[in-house]
Amino acid sequence: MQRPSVKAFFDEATYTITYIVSDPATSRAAIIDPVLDYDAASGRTSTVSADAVIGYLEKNGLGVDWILETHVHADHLSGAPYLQDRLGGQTAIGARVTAVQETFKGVFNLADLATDGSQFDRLFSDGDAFAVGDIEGRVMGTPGHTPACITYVIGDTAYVGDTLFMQDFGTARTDFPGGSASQLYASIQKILSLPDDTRLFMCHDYKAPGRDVYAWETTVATQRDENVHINKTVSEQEFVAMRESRDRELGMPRLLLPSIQVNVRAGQFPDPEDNDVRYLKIPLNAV
Ligand SMILES: N[C@@H](CCC(=O)N[C@@H](CS)C(=O)NCC(=O)O)C(=O)O
Ligand SMILES: [Fe+2]
Repeated sequence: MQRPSVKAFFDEATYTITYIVSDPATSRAAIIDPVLDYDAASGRTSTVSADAVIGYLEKNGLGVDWILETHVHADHLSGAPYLQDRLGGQTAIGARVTAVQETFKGVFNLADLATDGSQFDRLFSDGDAFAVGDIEGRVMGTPGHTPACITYVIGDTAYVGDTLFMQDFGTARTDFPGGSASQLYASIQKILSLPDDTRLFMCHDYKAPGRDVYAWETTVATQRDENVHINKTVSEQEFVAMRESRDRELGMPRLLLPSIQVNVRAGQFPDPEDNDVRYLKIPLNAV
């Protein structure tokens, strides 16, 4: 099995992990789930997190083939456009992003939003193949958290997005539009059918009761044996009941409203108004 190098960047403001996955033989890389820093109080963005990714690529002489999103994130703005401007590479996301665009075009009344996924260079469906240098990549459709969620399997590694979290925390919420606890259950079974020693990389970590350091790497075998939500003693019915009741208790992600309206445009901001300023919208009493 081909073994890519994996470098993780943890963003403590949104608990997001961005990865650089690279092929040591060719020095080609993919960036997965890059973050654009955003201060909600001031409406200011900054590129500290994205610049750290660029610094690592430069220091290690890595060229970028892909800038990959596991899903339309609801908790941080994507750094993909900034990184693509500076580094090249193709942006990609799951093909069912079109369903997410349809939903939020309505919520935010975005008359100019194309809902065909054309903001991304490549739309991936379940089973699609790609490559990072000479290392083979494969896409698994893993809906549940959102309808468009995908997992990227690259060599002996998999980037599972918001499906599984670390085994001591559990699984992702399923209460966003088009989310489904039973679909998430099926998607997680797909991930757990990968070889036992597959290295699994999480999209977020919120620590867990009794753990005071952040963590994001685990394996299929560990998840299958130890995940507190979905180990082999939990039936699908039990999982769905647990997930749905837990989802009812969760508050909205802090950056949900800014994140969604930027990320459905592949991370591009809305066009400037006639004073040259770009604005985001806050729908009142609608979400
Ligand atoms: N406190 C975080 C929560 C973000 C959140 O809801 N994360 C989603 C993934 S986008 C999730 O599945 N969380 C699971 C949980 O909080 O139990 C924030 O405000 O950003
Ligand atoms: Fe998410």
